[in-house]
Amino acid sequence: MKRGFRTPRKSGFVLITVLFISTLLLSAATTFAWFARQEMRRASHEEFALVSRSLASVACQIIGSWIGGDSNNYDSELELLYMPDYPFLLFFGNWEVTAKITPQDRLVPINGLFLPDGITMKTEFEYVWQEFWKQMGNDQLSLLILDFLDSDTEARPGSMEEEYYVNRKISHLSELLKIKKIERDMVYAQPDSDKQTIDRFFTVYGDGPINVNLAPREILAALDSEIGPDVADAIAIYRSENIIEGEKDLVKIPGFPMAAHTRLSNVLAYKSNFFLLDMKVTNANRERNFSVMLKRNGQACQILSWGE
Ligand SMILES: [Ca+2]
Ligand SMILES: [Ca+2]
Repeated sequence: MKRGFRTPRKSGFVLITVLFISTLLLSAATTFAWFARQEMRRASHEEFALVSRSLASVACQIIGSWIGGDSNNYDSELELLYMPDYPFLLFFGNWEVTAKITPQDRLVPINGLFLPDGITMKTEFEYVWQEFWKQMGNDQLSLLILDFLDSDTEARPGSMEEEYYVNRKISHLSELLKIKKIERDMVYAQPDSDKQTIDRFFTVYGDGPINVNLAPREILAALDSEIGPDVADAIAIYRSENIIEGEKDLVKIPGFPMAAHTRLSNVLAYKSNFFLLDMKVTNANRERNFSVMLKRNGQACQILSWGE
């Protein structure tokens, strides 16, 4: 008879086992639900990224054709297409693309410093190159960079050619960090710092003269010995209300050294070839940002870089 009864210890054990299994099942179910939710989120996130990328690509083609169709002889922030404070809105059903076009060719083209021999610096860039390194206070780095970029492997006087030097044009300023004496804070400007840096003066997006409608004042001031800060200020004041289309407008700028216009015609331009396109794609409180560099090519634009 004794065998027919469960002892309290045995029923306690059974209860603990049941509780343990229930807890196990519950946590398995919770984990599965969490995993399923994560998977759904991931799929939805990927779908959003995919659709926004497609729309950004379509918007890029549309805007590229607008830039290609801008056939006047100047590019200025006074043109409707490039007004910095008035971005474009494109609608695709419930999706929205906000786009801002910023014409480039504002800075000194680091890949355009040399004549076709790849070694001799163009006369028109000699002054600004020296001015920049004077502001940086490091002449030796200037020579190292020239040897890094020029096409031969023969060191300039006072400089050196290392085995790892690229001896070609660069696709990104970060390539300069390969040079051992170049630090990151020499290449890239830090927020809230007015320390002179390479990226404030030079760009890989540009291959010729600098657009006088858009160049920062400090670049204008350093372009030629006859410009300087006062003329750079006068240019900035003039272009805030007028488009500079050619020499006929330069004459109107107080103090502009017209005697030097032949020399300056190699370094100053009125149009841009490169355009930065910043886009934000939004749908139902979600957004994704894109930054695309375009190069004008006939009636359209080609994409040089795509960031998101
Ligand atoms: Ca234009
Ligand atoms: Ca070299």
